[in-house]
Amino acid sequence: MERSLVLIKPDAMQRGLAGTIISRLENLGLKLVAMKLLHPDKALAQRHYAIHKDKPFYDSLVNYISSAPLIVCVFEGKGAVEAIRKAMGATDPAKAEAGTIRGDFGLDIERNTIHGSDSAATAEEEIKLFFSPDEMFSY
Ligand code: IDP
Ligand code: MG
Repeated sequence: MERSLVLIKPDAMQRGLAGTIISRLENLGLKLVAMKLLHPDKALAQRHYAIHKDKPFYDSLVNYISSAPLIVCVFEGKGAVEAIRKAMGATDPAKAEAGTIRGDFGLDIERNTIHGSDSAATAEEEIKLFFSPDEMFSY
C-alpha cells in the first residue's frame, strides 16, 4: 500500500478550507492513517523543503509554511501519490485545471493550499519528519 504526506497549508487553514480539501481526498477512496494539527517551527519547515534550499523562493516558502498551524495527514491506498497529485493540480494555481484543489482554491504559486508527496519514496521520508510510528494507524 502506498502512502502520501499531505499538508493543508496556511492559506487553506486560514480560510476554513481544510475540511473541504480533506473530503476531496477521502472521496478518492484513500484511507486516512495519521492526522494532527501542528504549527511547524522554521527548522521543521526547512527540513521538509530542504530540496528547494537553493531556490530563490526558499526563505519565503519556509516563512509561509511556519506561519500558522497546519493539518498534517497521511493518506494510504493504491496509487495514493499520483491520485493526490492529480487532485491537487499544477503547482501554480493560475495553471491548475478547474476542478483541482489548487485550481479551485489556490491564491498564488506560493499560497497554493496543499502539499502532497511527489513519490512513494519521498513520502516515506516526509512522513518520518512529522509522525512517529505510534501515530500511524492500521484499520
Ligand atoms: P509542488 O508543491 O507542486 O510539489 P514544488 O516545486 O515542489 O511544487 O514547490 C514546493 C512549494 O514551493 C510549492 O507548492 C509552492 O508553495 C512553493 N513554490 C514553488 N515554486 C514557487 C515559486 O516560483 N515562487 C514561490 N513559491 C513557489
Ligand atoms: Mg514538490
